[in-house]
Amino acid sequence: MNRLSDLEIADQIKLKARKIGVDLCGIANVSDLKTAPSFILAPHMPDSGKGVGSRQGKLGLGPGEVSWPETAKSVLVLAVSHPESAPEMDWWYGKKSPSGNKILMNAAKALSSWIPETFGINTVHLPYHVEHGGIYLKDAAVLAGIGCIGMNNILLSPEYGPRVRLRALTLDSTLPPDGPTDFDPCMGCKLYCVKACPQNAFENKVFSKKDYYLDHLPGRTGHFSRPTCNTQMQKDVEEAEHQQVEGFDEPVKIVKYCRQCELACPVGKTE
Ligand code: B12
Ligand code: SF4
Ligand code: SF4
Repeated sequence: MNRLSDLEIADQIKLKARKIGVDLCGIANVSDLKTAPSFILAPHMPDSGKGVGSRQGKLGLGPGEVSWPETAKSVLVLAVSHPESAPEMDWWYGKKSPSGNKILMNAAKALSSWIPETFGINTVHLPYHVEHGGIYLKDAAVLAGIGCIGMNNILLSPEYGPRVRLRALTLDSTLPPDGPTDFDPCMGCKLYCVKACPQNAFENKVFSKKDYYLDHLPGRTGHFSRPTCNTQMQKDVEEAEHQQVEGFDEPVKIVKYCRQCELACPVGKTE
């Protein structure tokens, strides 16, 4: 049998991912990612590692630092759509992970055994949290050709807008990357996302190019305050109600995190 080319292997992997429930996927190069904006900025952010979104990890990493699997060459990025019509895909039931995330985790798990068995390429299914060995998923998705970073500071895909969730696995083989692309729907948009934020997290310029020597800042222009957004996340946890749900013996706390900056964006809306 003829040996498959890297392009053929990449195509077969992406086809398989779609067959098992992934809506969008692409491949990024690890060496490109190591110098992508989030990977550069995260260790230098004010109070990096001390709060918002960071946890105590066992890997002994510095604030914002990423631990790459040593032999990783490419990253396979997976995205699952979270449409406005299925809000429960995003909800936390007590400590139970949202159902959308389960789809991603199951697909990543299946691929991380199918890829080595089929092509002899080793994989690592990356955890969600950077502190536990994960990576910055939005940059990975941009370099994997899935979309661009919007003015709402999250990944926008042409197909589903920002209403997607991400997961990734590394591959010990250099496969052709799918991105970045020149997709950019924010130019000329009326900034519905920015206006919808209940905390005005996009109001002030928090980061500047000259302070960070970086062209690509949070919210694109540096107008995104992570602690301000996190205030809303904490409010969502405090205000979450207990409900009796199928599969639970007792009423369970359902946390519905804010997603106004996603839901207000017209890109990819079909409903
Ligand atoms: C910590 C965290 C949070 C924190 C801090 C958010 C933040 N942006 O810093 C809190 C709790 C506040 C939060 C809130 C939310 N989060 Co959050 N969060 C994360 C987590 C774990 C890490 C993010 C991080 O620390 N990034 C590093 C910092 C330095 O980057 P940044 O400030 O976001 O800005 C960078 C980008 O904008 C990028 N960038 C800008 N322009 C360009 C251009 C190019 C070419 C490139 C490559 C990059 C790039 O560079 C910036 C650095 O300058 C990721 C999962 C992961 N492992 O990646 C999810 C993640 C980013 N969150 C997600 C979501 C959905 C949310 C919320 C909507 C809440 C919710 N309902 O789930 C809000 C949205 C907030 C917002 N508008 O950004 C999704 C985003 C999906 C998507 N479509 O992109 C992710 C990927 C998790 C997932 N389940 O898929 N989050
Ligand atoms: S609403 Fe969507 S398209 Fe418009 S600026 Fe915001 S992220 Fe960009
Ligand atoms: S998730 Fe909510 S609070 Fe955070 S930036 Fe988006 S709209 Fe604002």
